Amino acid sequence: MDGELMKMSFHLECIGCGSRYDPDQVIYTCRRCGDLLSVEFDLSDVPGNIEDAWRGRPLSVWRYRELLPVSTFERRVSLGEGGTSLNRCIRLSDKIGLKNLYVKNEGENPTGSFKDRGMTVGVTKALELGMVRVACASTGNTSASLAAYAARAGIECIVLIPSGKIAFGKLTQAIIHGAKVIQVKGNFDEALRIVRRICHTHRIYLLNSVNPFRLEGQKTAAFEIRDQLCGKVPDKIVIPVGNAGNISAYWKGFMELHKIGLIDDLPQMIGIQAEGAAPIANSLKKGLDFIEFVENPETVATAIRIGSPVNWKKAVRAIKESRGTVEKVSDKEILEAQRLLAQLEGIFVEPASAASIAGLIRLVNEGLIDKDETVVCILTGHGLKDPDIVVRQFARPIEVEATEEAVIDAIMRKEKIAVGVHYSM
Ligand code: AN7
Repeated sequence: MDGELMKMSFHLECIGCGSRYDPDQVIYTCRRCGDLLSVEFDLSDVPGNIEDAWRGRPLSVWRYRELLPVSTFERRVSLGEGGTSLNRCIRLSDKIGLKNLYVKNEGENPTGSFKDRGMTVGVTKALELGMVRVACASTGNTSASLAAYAARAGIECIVLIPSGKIAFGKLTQAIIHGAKVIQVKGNFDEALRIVRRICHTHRIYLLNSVNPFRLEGQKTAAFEIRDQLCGKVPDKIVIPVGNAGNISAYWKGFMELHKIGLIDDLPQMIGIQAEGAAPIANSLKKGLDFIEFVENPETVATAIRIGSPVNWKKAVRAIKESRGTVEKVSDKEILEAQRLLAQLEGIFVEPASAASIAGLIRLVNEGLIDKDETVVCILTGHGLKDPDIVVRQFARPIEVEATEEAVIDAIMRKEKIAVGVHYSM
């Protein structure tokens, strides 16, 4: 069975009016009502022994190829994405007061973020559709990932980024992979609006998370968690939310496993936003059933500095259907969580990822997560993407003469070189 694709039928379906579309056309939203589209498989086709096929392959996005909407597996555009580790956190658990805390370290992906799961599928799809130019707007990670996968595929890549507002490592990635990088004098939401229009009027394939094929790749992280927990499902998934695609993708993944009978329970989905960019958290807390967008989002976690999350409807569904919740955290809480994770567990993540830990701490303190529950926090991107934020907060290493005495003297001055002396902002 390996390498051989079991043909599973799928189509595109509008999440609002239910209109169906052929998946072999370039379309991002419903032509009838304008709502988001979702890839839907006929899950009654799934063979009973699907797990045997999965078990024979390495933990990765393409392990689950039967549930990925491409027909050219052999010609997939891949860099070895997925298969990221799920780490049990003993020291952090003790600090927070939880018993079963795990983190899924998506920073281990080829370009250092979870976006690679989506791009391997999205760029493979672009080739299937005969598209030779791809584009996205990005707070950084999407552009880094798309640039790499477009290079791998040998196609042209255009990225729009908010001027001066993306982490240096991410900008560097887009440049070295040869993307046409366009800085827009505006925020992410404005850049996304522009690129959506351009992809509509030109033959350029849009690979933001409004593209439903990308989310199909991202849902495989849910499959991996189930496999890494030996068939069990955590009580709660805690995940940072920006454009709200990833939380929607995880929920879709768990729902599919449930529908095909591979899990009995479903996790509760908990989204975490940064205080200055929290349209979903603010609106749900007010009891609204629509989202009030944030005009000028601001946060130290530039990856999730998003005021008009395009996938908000899918995310609100995920949160409500799973009886989950959404919380917001301050920049100070985010940076403190980043430091804790680095110093208690040896895992260095970028600020947006630390939002999930900050949110977890808040929810535990508020009594909304019980200490006996099994919790998986999603760490979406690697810390090396954004070193500036760390350098700005911590003391610079001390400098001494090149003598043994001077070094010994420095070691003795413990208070000055104590690892992790934290200078709050
Ligand atoms: C590290 O790169 O939107 O809620 O343009 O880079 O699915 O948007 C990044 C998002 C969380 C939020 N953590 O995910 C982009 C972009 C990190 C991220 C998110 C992003 P979504």
